[in-house]
Amino acid sequence: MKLIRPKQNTSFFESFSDLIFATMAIFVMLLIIFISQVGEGVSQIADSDSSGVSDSESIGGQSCKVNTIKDVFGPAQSFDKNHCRRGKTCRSSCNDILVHGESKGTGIYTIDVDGRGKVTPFKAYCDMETRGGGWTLFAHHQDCTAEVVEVDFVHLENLGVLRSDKWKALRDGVQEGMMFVDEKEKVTFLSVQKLKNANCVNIDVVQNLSLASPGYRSNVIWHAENDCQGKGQDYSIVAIAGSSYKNYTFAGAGLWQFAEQFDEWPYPNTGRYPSASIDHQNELLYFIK
Ligand SMILES: [Ca+2]
Ligand SMILES: [Ca+2]
Repeated sequence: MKLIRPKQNTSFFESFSDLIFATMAIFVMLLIIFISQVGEGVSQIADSDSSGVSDSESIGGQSCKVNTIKDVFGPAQSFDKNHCRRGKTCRSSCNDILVHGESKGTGIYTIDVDGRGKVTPFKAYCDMETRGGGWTLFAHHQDCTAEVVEVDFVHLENLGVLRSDKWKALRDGVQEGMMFVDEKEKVTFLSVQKLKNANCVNIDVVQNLSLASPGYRSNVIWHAENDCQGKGQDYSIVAIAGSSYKNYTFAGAGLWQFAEQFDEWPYPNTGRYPSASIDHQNELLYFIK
């Protein structure tokens, strides 16, 4: 009884079956590599850290768009000379200007958010048309932007977030919510109730828009989720991320929604991750009212 066949007697059929076996083995290996790469894409969401946003550096080729918002909206008109003139009371917000019938349209005004309080009057870009108007711009950010910079005047020409004292005064007067406008003029809305009642990050704990939120590696203005771990696919986030966050190439200006948690959401839930809508915005205007 031969247990080992002599090599020289190997039949064509045997070598052919060896060939089939080898081909199948290679195919299975390629299949495993393919599945592991697809799985990595999914695990970028599943492996999120406490920031609630994904951890991986493996997303490549994400294009960094040039500034397009100013091209879309054109140069902003300035109406600020009509407000806060000597002897004239400043309005406290874009909406305050609107409700007093002093709006001259979308553009630049001067506001004094806390009236006689110590916060000095500052220029603000006001959207007086979208969603009823009266929206004050407090941040303008873009993907692929290394730093989140505090400025005194947030406008369309440059990126930046409002300085802490001005931001907090503006935030404390919020009545309706936040509105976000992307480079394609898509409008997202988040109601004041959701801004204040979020279980993970609500706007009242955000003291400084240019710094990472406590417990996070990126600036998160709002985060709602069942467990605040970023592990499932049930979180919604408003982010302004800088280079400290690895995936800032797409999360720099980011609105993240897995489950339906925003009040108005213009994006289809069919991004690179079928169950998420995280990579639509290359650039965002962040308004408050
Ligand atoms: Ca003041
Ligand atoms: Ca983005």
